[in-house]
Amino acid sequence: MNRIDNHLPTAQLQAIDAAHHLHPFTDAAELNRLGTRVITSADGVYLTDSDGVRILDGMAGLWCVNIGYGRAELAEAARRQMAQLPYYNTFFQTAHPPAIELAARLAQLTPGDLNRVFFAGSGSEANDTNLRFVRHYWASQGKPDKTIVISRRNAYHGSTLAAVSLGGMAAMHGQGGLPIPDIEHINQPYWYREGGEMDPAEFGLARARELEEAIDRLGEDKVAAFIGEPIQGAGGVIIPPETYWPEIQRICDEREILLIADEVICGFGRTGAWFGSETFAIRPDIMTIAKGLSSGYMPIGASVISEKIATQFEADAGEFFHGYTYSGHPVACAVALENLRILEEEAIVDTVAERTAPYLKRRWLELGDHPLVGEARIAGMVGAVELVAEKACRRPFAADEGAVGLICRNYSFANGLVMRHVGDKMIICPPLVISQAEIDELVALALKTLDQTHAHLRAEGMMVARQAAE
Ligand code: PXG
Repeated sequence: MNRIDNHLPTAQLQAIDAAHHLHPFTDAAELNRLGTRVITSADGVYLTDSDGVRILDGMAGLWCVNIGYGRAELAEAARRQMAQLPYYNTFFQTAHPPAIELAARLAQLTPGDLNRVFFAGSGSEANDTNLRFVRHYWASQGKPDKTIVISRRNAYHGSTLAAVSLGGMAAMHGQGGLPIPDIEHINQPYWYREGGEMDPAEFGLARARELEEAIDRLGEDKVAAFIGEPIQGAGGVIIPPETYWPEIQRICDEREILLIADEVICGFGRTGAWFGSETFAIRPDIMTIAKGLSSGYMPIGASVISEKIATQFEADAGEFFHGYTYSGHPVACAVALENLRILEEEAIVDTVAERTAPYLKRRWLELGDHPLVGEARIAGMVGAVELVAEKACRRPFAADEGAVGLICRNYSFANGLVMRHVGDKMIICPPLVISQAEIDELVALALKTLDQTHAHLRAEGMMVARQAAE
């Protein structure tokens, strides 16, 4: 393969980046002071930066590189499709083989009667589609007042105006006058921080029943849908108690509302099944997918809609005035198809379920013994540790939320491991193809990072829990 190794020296790249490149989710002034880290290549589970430093990518890029980096087959699929038909739209009575084939493949792979696919360029766009779709669906059924979508606090559904409104990130809503109207948020099933004296099972039921209460309060005739991630990813790998999803499903079955499972992170093997909905026995009417659909090699997302809902929609809705230039982009579809072929033919999801996830679980849960860790949790190939000052109590640090997490993240990077922090939670979501030896390396680096963070906090007098009243 031809490599591009003649890039500018790191300091020059950083200066140009600071001058011209605005980064997502970034304090630009701070980044420009620190200088960006420039990633120049990657292979398997390892990244290489512009100084030639190798880093184990414990986050699969941004929760997406499920099959790992460097798969030449995907490059070849893109090259072939670009040469043959680089672009055509799917709007005006036209389609092309990659979009047709991928829609059929997704209908096969997704559970139940999720058989109809509306393509988008990303997860955010797919969730925008979902909001417009469910509202227009109910209008087409003679119920134009069913417009409200219920979501959860600390959910992440994307960054476009509708998607960020569906999400429940307070900091995001604080900028730009959000959420948009008719989105309601109930509490999340986050037992570790919000469970109080309840046991997890009891707490899971209580949080699920908030959906029922919200429907009663708002009126069933006003509520269009509920949306949730099987496991909240960006919120800090919140794995709901076992009682949560069955109760949500019961409520959605009993009430006339649609259930949207946002599988952008959980889809395509992450939880040890093809979809998080299978792991948690959720039967969604609509599924949002992106990320692992192409393992991040090309931007693509989609809404997958049940046969039942799509059929009713088609009968009554007329033209749906909605679509993206890149809905069903042929190169993205061709790459996604090749990614799905590899996931299936190399039995990657089965290997995760049978071998990799159980091994990662055993090793990751060992971190729970560390003096800085209040809880280690993991489901499939996505996990977190809660950093705390006092293991016995589930209270946060006295320091600002996230200060400790950031210190830990910095040690992790310096040790050659990408581990994210969400507040004071450290999270991992490695490529599904990570080997046992690489898992050992990941856990060893995480342990070293926790030791360094612990020493740092003790030296700085930061091993202090917040007082209960604060
Ligand atoms: N739904 C979920 C569950 C996601 O995790 C999106 C939708 C939006 O997808 P796009 O492709 O529009 O980004 C996501 C994306 C983070 C982080 O900080 C997570 C995401 C995106 C950016 C940052 O963990 N997830």
